[in-house]
Amino acid sequence: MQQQLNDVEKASVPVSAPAQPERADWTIDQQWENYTAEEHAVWKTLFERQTKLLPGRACDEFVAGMHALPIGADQIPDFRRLSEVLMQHTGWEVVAVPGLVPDEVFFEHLANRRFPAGQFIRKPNQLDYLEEPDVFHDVFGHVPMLMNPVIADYIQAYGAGGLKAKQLGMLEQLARVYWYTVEFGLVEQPDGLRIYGAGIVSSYTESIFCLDDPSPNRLRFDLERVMQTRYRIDDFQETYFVIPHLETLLDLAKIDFAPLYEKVKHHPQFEPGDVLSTDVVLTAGTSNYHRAKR
Ligand code: HBI
Ligand code: FE
Repeated sequence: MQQQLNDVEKASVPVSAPAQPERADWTIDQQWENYTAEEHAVWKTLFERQTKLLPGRACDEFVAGMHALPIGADQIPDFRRLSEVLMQHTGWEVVAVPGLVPDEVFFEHLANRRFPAGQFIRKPNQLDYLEEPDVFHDVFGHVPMLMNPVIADYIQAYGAGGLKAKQLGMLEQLARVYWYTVEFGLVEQPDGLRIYGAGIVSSYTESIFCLDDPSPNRLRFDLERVMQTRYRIDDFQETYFVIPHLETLLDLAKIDFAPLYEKVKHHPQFEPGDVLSTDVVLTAGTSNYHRAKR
């Protein structure tokens, strides 16, 4: 029940998307007018729950992005209106997709500054768990960060890098970098650790766990280390990687990953909960949460 969309972002074959998309880029019309009152109400429940929780937890850039966008409690946002504002700030737009799309399609959109967002919203009985990224995860979690120029460039670079990584057979290594930054990243601010990862910020339970629970490790982000580290797709993360500033991601976006792939290919793979003697440890976790489940 914990957090959303883990399986989702990992699965290489979409779970419930149609076998034959109507359009080659898998986009569909959002058909905003067709959302029901019940669907808007699910959005409202999720929105209000997260909005109460996030002051002091989400990073300042997330909060600023949220405020500048036409995203509110009462309705599922209209992608056309989101895109107008995003386009002016960072040149991104939001396009609707039925759910997970194939890797290449996903990367092609990102490389062209189009963010594919799930058109559907989870059912009232799935508030804390779902298998594919829905409009709440994608719009509430990702879109505010896309108002930030650093994240905007970083995610575009991920799209371009994804196409290359796939050709080199190193998609898993690149996906780990996305996972531990865009989805589950923490950032240091002068007043302490904050969330910038969309997988956390759109999850009620993990927004608390990642910052307040003594169980997970919180380690300084290191690119090669992260490329070698598996992640959990069905539960809270055992380790969060912390960047010192969002600008760290800008440097990452400029690195040519190809030589790194060659290097880490021959290196050991680490488990999600491993702590190495070479890690810079911000918090050594107790691991109690995951141990109790084993
Ligand atoms: N499709 N809609 C959508 N959203 C994702 O986050 C996504 C996807 N397809 C593939 C994918 N993610 C990942 O497998 C890649 O980032 C590796
Ligand atoms: Fe996501």
